[in-house]
Amino acid sequence: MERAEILSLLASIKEKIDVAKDMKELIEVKNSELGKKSKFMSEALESLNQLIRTAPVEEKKALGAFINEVKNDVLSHYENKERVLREEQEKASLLAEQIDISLPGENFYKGHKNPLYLIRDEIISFFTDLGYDVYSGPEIENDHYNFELLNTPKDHPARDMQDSFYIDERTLLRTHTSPVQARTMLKHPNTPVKMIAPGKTFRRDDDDLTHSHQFMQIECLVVDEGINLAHLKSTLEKFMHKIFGPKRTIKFVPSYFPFTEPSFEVNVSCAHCHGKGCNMCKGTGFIEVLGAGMVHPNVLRMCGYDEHRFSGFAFGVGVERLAMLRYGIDDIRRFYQNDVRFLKQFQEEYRK
Ligand code: FA5
Repeated sequence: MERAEILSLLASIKEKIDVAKDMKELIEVKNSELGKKSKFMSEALESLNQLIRTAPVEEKKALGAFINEVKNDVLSHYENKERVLREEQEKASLLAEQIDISLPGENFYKGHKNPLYLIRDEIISFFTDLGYDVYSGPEIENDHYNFELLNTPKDHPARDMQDSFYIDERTLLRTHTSPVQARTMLKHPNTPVKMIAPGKTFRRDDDDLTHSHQFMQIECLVVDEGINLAHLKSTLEKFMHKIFGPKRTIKFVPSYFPFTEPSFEVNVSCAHCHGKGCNMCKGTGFIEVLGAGMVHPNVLRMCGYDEHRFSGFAFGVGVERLAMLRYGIDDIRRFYQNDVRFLKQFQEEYRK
């Protein structure tokens, strides 16, 4: 191919590049005009390459320069056009995808605490505001702390009230948070104590509307000189009114625990039937939420206290039962099922 012919071919390819409207057309030009089998590659460049092979040495350099010039010319022309087209494409897509930053954002579902933990934290704040310390104890507990130091020796019939998961003869999943009382007193013998201990507890109870084999309790213990039943009663009344407001009926009913004397339980009017009697409260109109009493002198003595100088009160509250009565929840199992339809109802409560 003559040089003039090559230059005219080059000009026609550049023209085709110039008229390409978009990347698709440009790539078509590239494939047809600059591909391996194109006239430019297979004829024009090939004839120049053949020429260079046979040309005298003094002409080789000029020929080489010409080949490079032709190649670079078409290549840079193509690249320029490609850049222009890409910029145009980008501008067009930016315009098409314009974001209206004045539109309100989309709300996404934010997780929140399980109602059980909402009420647990509320109880903790109530007591810490009154100057109580917060303690914890092991969930896998020794028989000694779970029963013996609480005046419940081996074979005591009261052990049957807390049917238990034993790991071996002396180790069990704690049946209540009361062992934290013993652990705390033993750590600070003959010292005033004012503490609460929240945590998980376990019993071999059959699951039903108000019973679960695993549930949460909060223990409370106050020991000092001159602590009496009036202190316990007023603390419980304030606590119950904080959780339920002044309208719910609260009953103090005599009861029995080996580690307190006297002992009683606190019942709260059923959230479901408001005291009339229903399935949930087993027809009684009330649900038991906690056990309480004056710390038994045997417990004080076994835990390193002079029982003639010190006295104390204690109680253990079931957190699920409180939450059920507070929010009108009909089945204790709902707390553990992780059903978002149930949990979502406490979103507002969490934000308060
Ligand atoms: C006790 O566990 C005593 N340790 C409480 C106590 C502490 C008394 C300090 C005196 C001094 P009781 O077994 O009654 O007592 O349980 C206390 C509360 O735990 C009950 O009132 C109830 O609210 C809750 N509870 C008990 N068993 C279950 C269960 N299976 N499922 C859900 N809640 C339960």
